[in-house]
Amino acid sequence: MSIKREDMRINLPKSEIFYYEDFLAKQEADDYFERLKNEIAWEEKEITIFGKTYKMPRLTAWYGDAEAIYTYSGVTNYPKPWNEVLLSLKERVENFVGASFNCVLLNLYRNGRDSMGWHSDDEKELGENPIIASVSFGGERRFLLKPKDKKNPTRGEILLRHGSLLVMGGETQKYWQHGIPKTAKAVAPRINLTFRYIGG
Ligand SMILES: O=C(O)CCC(=O)C(=O)O
Ligand SMILES: [Mn+2]
Repeated sequence: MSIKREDMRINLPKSEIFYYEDFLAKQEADDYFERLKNEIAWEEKEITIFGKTYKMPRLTAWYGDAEAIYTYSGVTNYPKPWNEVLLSLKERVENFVGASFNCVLLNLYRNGRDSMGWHSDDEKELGENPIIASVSFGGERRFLLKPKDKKNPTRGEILLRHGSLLVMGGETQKYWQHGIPKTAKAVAPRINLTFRYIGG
């Protein structure tokens, strides 16, 4: 990463997390939100846990280079080809972070009941110590962090703002889990993009 400003660093051990609250200006972020809402093929996917099928508590989409495929729960996922709005955002993020990405996972949290459970971005396709660049638009939601070591009480919390960029690198995925909890507060819809590199 070329922009490791210590004043932007989240102070958690065994991690490399940077948060740039003002990555995009308000007007730019507003424009991206509208375009992403309308120009992405959002899907309501299902997940099967212990033989029971549930709707995912958010809409998702997966775009990228043709070779950026990954297998999850025995299912091979093929990305949709990049569109104009995603390519423009990818270029902004790559120039800022100083790393390249070949795919992006998108999430649309329709309201406070939509969420993302605890997980790490540690799929084997991402390789060791992946760089994950996460851009947020729309309603502010809490991004929580906790160590994988259940005995460790340390917790992290970042309010991910409209137009912000969060970058996770180093050993973050090895030692930490993250998630977006549900909220009872009235919140505007939120779109999040995590740029990733598969097959490095
Ligand atoms: O919505 C967010 O900020 C988190 C998304 C995330 O963790 C993921 O897509 O893996
Ligand atoms: Mn994640």
